[in-house]
Amino acid sequence: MMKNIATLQTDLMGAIGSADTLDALEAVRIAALGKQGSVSALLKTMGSMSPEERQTQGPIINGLRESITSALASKKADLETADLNRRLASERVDMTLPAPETPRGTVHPVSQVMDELAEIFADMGFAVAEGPEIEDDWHNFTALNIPETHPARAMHDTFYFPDEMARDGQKMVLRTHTSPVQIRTMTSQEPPIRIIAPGRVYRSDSDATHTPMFHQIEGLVIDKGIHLGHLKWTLETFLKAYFEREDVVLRLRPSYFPFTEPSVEVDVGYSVVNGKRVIGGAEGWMEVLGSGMVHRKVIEACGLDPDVWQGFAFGTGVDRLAMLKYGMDDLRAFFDGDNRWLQHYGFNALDVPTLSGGVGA
Ligand code: 2U9
Repeated sequence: MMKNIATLQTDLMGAIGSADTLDALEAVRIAALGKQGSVSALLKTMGSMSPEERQTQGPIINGLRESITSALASKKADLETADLNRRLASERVDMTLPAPETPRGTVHPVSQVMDELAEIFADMGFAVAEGPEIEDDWHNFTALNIPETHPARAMHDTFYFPDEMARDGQKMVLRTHTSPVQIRTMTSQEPPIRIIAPGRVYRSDSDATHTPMFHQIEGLVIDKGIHLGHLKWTLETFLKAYFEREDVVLRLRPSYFPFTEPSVEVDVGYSVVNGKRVIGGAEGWMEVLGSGMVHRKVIEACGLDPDVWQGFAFGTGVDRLAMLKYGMDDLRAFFDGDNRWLQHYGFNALDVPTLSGGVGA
């Protein structure tokens, strides 16, 4: 028995030493420590040994298992290092080579759609506004008429920062919408205001149609004598330009948001062409925007007199707008960074959206 174990140890150490690929090493591991392995078979014999025999054989067999396990691990590390060094030596990029004739990079659909939206709204007199992605509780919720106990706070699946990160007694959050950008604009600029706020927002939600980070665009108009008619015209003009069709039909449904009163959800009509839904016509309806007249309390929270200043606001998902126009069906692929997806859905860096050339050029 002793002789057998010593021979087995020598044989296995030899096999480990001469394994020159990770696959070969794995085969040795299975032959020794796998279910049917030689070392495993020895370990199994311990069950039927007498207590005295086990006392002498046990440490020898366990010692064998330990030495084989550690020899396998160190050989595996050696082979992996050698493999990495081989790849580092062979996978070089010669930066002095001339660039490929056609650029290989593409513009991500989210960037393309953001550019299209900025172009369309600039033509209607809207400026682009930006703000921090790490916000305080007041700008993200309270100023928008979402008090502490409001169910909308729970509905937003907010990512909160730890209490130690509080600033001026305010809990910090990853913004759950781009609305705090409009609050910052209203508290720092005199009306009239016409802005769009595109950007990243964060919610703790993840499935086929939700990612923890996604992109929103919101719009805000503050002026004197603003009413729902201005809102409807603006959205209709925007949607016709974005989908590049004149037959875009809107349907406004009453809804509820804490920051707008009245609130309306906006559906656009679609038709079915070759089994696929395309925007235009009115065979069915798809929800694309939320909107409404800015709530008096929100105007007041920003230090303005709601009897003098009125406004409308709207919001929608940029990723969803991209999917509707360019026909992608899985939101998660947007953020995988897979070059094959980008080669298929990305845009030529030299085709910049313009109103004269078509925004989706
Ligand atoms: C201020 C006042 C009002 C922005 C608005 C919506 C309606 C809305 C969602 C659509 C889908 C976001 O991407 S989504 O989940 N948004 O429905 N957003 S009104 O209202 C504001 C914003 C700022 C100062």
